[in-house]
Amino acid sequence: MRLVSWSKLAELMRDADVVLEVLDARVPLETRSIRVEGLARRRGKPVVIVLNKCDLVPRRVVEGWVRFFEGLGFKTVAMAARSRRGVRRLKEVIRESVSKKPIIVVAVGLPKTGKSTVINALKGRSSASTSPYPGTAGYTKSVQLYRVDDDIKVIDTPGIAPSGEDWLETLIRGRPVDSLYNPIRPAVELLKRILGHNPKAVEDAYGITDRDPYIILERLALKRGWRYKDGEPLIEEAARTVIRDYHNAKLRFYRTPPSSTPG
Ligand SMILES: Nc1nc2c(ncn2[C@@H]2O[C@H](COP(=O)(O)OP(=O)(O)OP(=O)(O)O)[C@@H](O)[C@H]2O)c(=O)[nH]1
Ligand SMILES: [Mg+2]
Repeated sequence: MRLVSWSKLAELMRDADVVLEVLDARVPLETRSIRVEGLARRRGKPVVIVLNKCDLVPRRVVEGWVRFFEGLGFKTVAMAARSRRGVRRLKEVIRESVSKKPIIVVAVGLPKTGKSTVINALKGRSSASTSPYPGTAGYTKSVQLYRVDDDIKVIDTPGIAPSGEDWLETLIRGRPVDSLYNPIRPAVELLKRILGHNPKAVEDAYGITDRDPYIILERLALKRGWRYKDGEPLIEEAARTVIRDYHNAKLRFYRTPPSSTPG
């Protein structure tokens, strides 16, 4: 799976006027890259945070994340790029960020945060190719410039290598699901995180009421008829399904901002 190198990213940031850091609004801290922000700061380029996939997170939580990132000094825009929500605001913020024309914007972010979908939303039609899972047909393999408006051009980039801020996101975004050497470990951790936040998520997705991640994987394998030759449940396949269903949001999960109080 091709990712963008840090040297390429540094070069793109030198030539761009604005950096769009695209985050998955379900897990903003896990998909944030302090290293990208540092590169942009050293080059004197404004960073606009795009909290994408807001349709998967309650409005109150999104507002909390916007306040969180604005509190850190970033212009922040909530978006649901797939349904083209947030486009007008994002263009406004881009135009406010620099006075020169045309504005060259570079979209960066971990794999599958929705960079290409954001560009398509800005453009108003599907030009950049997209894909649901890391490394599957349609994911971004090379750098490409798109004209979004007369005065705005956006560079799409492949995902950046997750740099280990969160081992689970690093693992499941950094490689195609099919090529994970041991999908069980990340799937078990994912199930723990998901159930810790939303006890109904697994039941809603699969109709399984158990809480133990290993038992969930076994039940899911049996339900789908995935077995080894000796009849034992093929839990590796269930584990890959859990990881895909996290990517495609069939399993409902999101984080709340650190400072937010319940209610
Ligand atoms: N629910 C929801 N899904 C979205 C949204 N934006 C993008 N997606 C989905 O997220 C997946 C990844 O989108 P892409 O645009 O391919 O993401 P990317 O960051 O360009 O991915 P790479 O090029 O592989 O790094 C696709 O299945 C999109 O349809 C959104 O606002 N809401
Ligand atoms: Mg892409």
